[in-house]
Amino acid sequence: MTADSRTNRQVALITAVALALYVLVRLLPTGSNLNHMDFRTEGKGAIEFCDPANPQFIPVVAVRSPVVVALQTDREPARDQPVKFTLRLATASGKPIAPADLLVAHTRKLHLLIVDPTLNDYQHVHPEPGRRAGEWEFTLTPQRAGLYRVFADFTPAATQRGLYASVDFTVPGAVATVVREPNTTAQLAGFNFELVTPPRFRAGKVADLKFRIESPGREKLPVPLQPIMDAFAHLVAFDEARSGFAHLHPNESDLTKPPDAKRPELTFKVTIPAPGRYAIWAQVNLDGHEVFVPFWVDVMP
Ligand SMILES: [Cu+2]
Repeated sequence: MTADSRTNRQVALITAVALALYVLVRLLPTGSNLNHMDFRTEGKGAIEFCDPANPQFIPVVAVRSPVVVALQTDREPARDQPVKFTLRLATASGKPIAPADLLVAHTRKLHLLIVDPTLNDYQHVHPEPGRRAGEWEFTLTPQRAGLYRVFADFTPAATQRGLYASVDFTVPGAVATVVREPNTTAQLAGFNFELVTPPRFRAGKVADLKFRIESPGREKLPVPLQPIMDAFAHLVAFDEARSGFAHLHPNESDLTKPPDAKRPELTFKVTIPAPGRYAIWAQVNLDGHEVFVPFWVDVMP
C-alpha cells in the first residue's frame, strides 16, 4: 500500500465517522412529542416567523396561530389584587404544549407580554409549568381595568423558530381614558431615561432607536445596569389597537462588553409596518431591580 492510498483511506474513514455521528445526533429525540406539522397553519394569514436580525412588528391577533391559548383564574380578576392564572397551551389539534416541547429563548421557555387597553400597565411574566401537561401557572396583579391582552412568545423545539399567540381576560371596572402625547423621556427609579427616535419615524422603513440612561444632576454617577434575560435592555412596542407587538433587543448583544457605565446607550433596529401611536416599554435591570419605562412614539405614514 502506498502512503497516498493510506492517507485516502484515513480521510474516508474520518469522514464516515463524522457522518455517522451527525446522523446519530439528528436522530436523538428532542424530548418533544410534537413535530413541525403540529405547528403548521394552512392557507393565507399564517403567522409570520420573526427574523431576529431585523425585528418586525408581529401582527399576532390578525393572523391565525397554529396554537391555542386559554386562560383560567382562581377567582374573578380585580384591580390591584394578585390573581392566579392557569394558561393552557395546545396545538390546533389539541395536543398539550409542555416544557419539553419548548426551547429556552432569552433564558425562559415561555414569555407572556401582558398589557391593559390603555397600554399603561405592561407586565412581562414567565409562567411555571403546572400540574398537567400544557398547563402553565403565573400570578399577576392588574393595575387597571378593562380587557387585558396576553401575548405569548415561545419557540417550539420542533420548529426552532419563535411563535406567538394571544388571549384576553377582563378586569371589571371602568376603563380610564388616557390621552398620551408623544413622550421620549422619563424619570423613574432615580434615573433619567431617553428613547431617541429618528426625526421622521416612518412606517415600513427600518428605524434606528437609541436608548439612554443617566443619573440626574450635573455629576454623572454610574448607572448599575445589569443584563436581564440575556440582554442589557428589552424594548416592547404595542400599537393602540394591540394588534400585536415588536420585541427588540440591543445591537450590543455581547454581555461581556457592558455599555459605558456613566451614560449607557444601547441601539436598536425596528420596522413598524403601520402608522399610528405606539407605546414602547423598556425593561431593564438596575442593580437587581426590574424597571419598566414607558415611552410614547408617533409613527408617520
Ligand atoms: Cu426581550
